[in-house]
Amino acid sequence: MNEKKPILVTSPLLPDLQEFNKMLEDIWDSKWVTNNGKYHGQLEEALAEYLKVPYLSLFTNGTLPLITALQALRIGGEVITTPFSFVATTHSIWWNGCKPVFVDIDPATGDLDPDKIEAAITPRTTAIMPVHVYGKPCDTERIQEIADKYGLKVIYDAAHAFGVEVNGRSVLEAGDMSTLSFHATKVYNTLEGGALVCHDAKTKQRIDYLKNFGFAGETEVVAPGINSKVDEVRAAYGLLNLKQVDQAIDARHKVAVAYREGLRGVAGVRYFEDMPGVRHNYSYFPIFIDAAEFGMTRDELYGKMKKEGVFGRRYFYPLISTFSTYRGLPSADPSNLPEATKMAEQVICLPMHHDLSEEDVARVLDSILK
Ligand code: T4K
Repeated sequence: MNEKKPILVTSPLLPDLQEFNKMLEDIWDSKWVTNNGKYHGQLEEALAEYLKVPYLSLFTNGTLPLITALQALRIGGEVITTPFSFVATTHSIWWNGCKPVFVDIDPATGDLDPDKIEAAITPRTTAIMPVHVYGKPCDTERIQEIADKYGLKVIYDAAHAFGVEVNGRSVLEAGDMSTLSFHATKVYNTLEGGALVCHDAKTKQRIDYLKNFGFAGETEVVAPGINSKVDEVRAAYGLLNLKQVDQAIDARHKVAVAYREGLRGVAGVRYFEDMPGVRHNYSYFPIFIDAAEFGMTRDELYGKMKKEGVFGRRYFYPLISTFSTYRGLPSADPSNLPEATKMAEQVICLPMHHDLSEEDVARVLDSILK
């Protein structure tokens, strides 16, 4: 029976229902359900502490903090970014009336290649929006050097990088701001949710105005803000999930170790190793298929796995730069993006979550190897 159970790419981390019920009763009693409630405040504080950042603002998803970061920093003109991400990254640039400029990635990490950034800078460039794709930290030092040299802002899309640290320091310290997604499919989730991290109290204040329609007090509106306020139910859920996220990351780590053991030495299959000094969160486990060496194309393997009930995902295929909104941009030309194009054609993200059993992992490996 168990043989036929589908194995999905991810599964949400869910809090204990009894504890959640208790908090729901408390919310019901208080009759304060949204707009900066008690649990909202507690979650902001708890997340800031867990993530080792001083200033964090909760959002209702991981897309609105990207849009708001560009607003808060008053970004216009051109923004350099990666095509190898989820569409929300580039959409946030478009929604701000800016022009995305795609730069190729480093095949060793999947992240924006710092060596290729300078050639894409023009007098209209105002910002760089890199992504710590799969939670693998970007070369933040090199990116900052370039940003400083040209006077550019840096906004990291850290949607995948919850809890990721480099030499004991949060990856969210880098750049001017970083955004997180707490979507149900992420390592840490609040059903839907997200956050924007900045480095000073004044900027956090501006972000908090922006996520509340621009209100600064009862009668004053200081900016054309949006509504991205997190309600008490999701904040309570988030507080409970925070208690078990370390355990979930440990479970994911075990899965990653088992996948690597199972795939080591297999011709035509590449995967990432851990980076020295990095606390990874194992948010995804991408493998890259070289069809000639493996004897099967990525899509053939993807189809075969599905037939066997193993539902990986081709994150991030197709490349953002190939979607109709963006494909006319000069930087979207595939000849400008050879590494991203190749990675998008080779990738399959294997099932990766806290709830995979040893049998599940064995089934995933069998679906690739047998
Ligand atoms: N920046 C980056 C780099 C991102 O990756 C994302 C989102 C964002 C920004 C924007 O953040 P948000 O605004 O979304 O917070 C998913 C997620 O919806 C999306 O959050 C995520 N990235 C993206 C990479 O993946 P889909 O369309 O692939 O999800 P879906 O519905 O196909 O679900 C994937 C698998 O998860 C399914 O096989 C089943 C499982 N699943 C899903 C849900 C929703 C469950 O088991 N339970 C569930 O409730 O986009």
